[in-house]
Amino acid sequence: MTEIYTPPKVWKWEGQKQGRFTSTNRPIAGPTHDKELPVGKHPLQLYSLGTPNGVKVTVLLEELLAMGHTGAEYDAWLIRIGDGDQFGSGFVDVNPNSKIPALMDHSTNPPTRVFESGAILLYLAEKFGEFLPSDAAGRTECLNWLFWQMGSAPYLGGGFGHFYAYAEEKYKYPIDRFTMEAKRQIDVLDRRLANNRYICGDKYTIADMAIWPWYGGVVILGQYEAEEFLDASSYTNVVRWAEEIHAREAVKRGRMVNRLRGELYEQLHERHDARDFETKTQDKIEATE
Ligand SMILES: N[C@@H](CCC(=O)N[C@@H](CS)C(=O)NCC(=O)O)C(=O)O
Repeated sequence: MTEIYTPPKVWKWEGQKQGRFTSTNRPIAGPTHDKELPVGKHPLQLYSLGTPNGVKVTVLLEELLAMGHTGAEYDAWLIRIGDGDQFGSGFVDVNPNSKIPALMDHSTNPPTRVFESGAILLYLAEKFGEFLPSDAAGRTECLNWLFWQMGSAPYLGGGFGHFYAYAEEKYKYPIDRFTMEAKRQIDVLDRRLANNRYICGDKYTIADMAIWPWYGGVVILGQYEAEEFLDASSYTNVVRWAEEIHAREAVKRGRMVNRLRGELYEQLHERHDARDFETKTQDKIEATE
């Protein structure tokens, strides 16, 4: 480290620099402005963005639809977290933690709010009776890995990704600390996947859907541009698993929803109908403008 910081007795919010997060990071919760959320025609209303946490849910919904669960039809509304949409009053009513993804299920009376991606995956898996083993041992092992992801990914994203890729100034101490942890976590997965096709065994479950967008993203999809730094290709079991999931049609569709980056034909900013994948991607929208 080049600078030694001596913390004051009481920390004060003075608009400290947070790189690309400076305009949105705050030390207080609650709404910053009044804004109702839109409600579309389907019972399931998703308010999200195509980040790894958002993709978990759109992949599950697309997988459910691919299996023929028409009740999983959904409207996906875009929440631009860089513009502070997560601090609108309507969004905070659905998720008091002001983070995507957030879901409203209007098929219940009163409607049910669901926040935290793991809770959303579990809610939908139970609602449709899919992607979660029904026997006690299988269900427990699946939830072990679902909650492993919830506790672990913040070290990969908020720790490793933040200090290695996003921080404007690079410091050895936090990069060493979080690289150590990121590699340890990927090794946990690599050992698990050495003898298991999927995270919970033979079946593809919500645990894969939770873990893949983060760890598959880092190992095969260029997240944080860290493949070489982490020696990602040496985790051969994780690479094999990540590629198998990446090839699924529902995963391809789920990754397009609420996506603001990458090729225009891969970006479906809002999804209200299955046909939107054919007609409403950004390349088509921009061609008609
Ligand atoms: N534990 C939460 C994490 C959600 C989360 O961190 N969402 C980020 C985007 S990936 C977000 O909304 N950030 C906005 C902010 O922090 O203001 C979950 O799994 O749902």
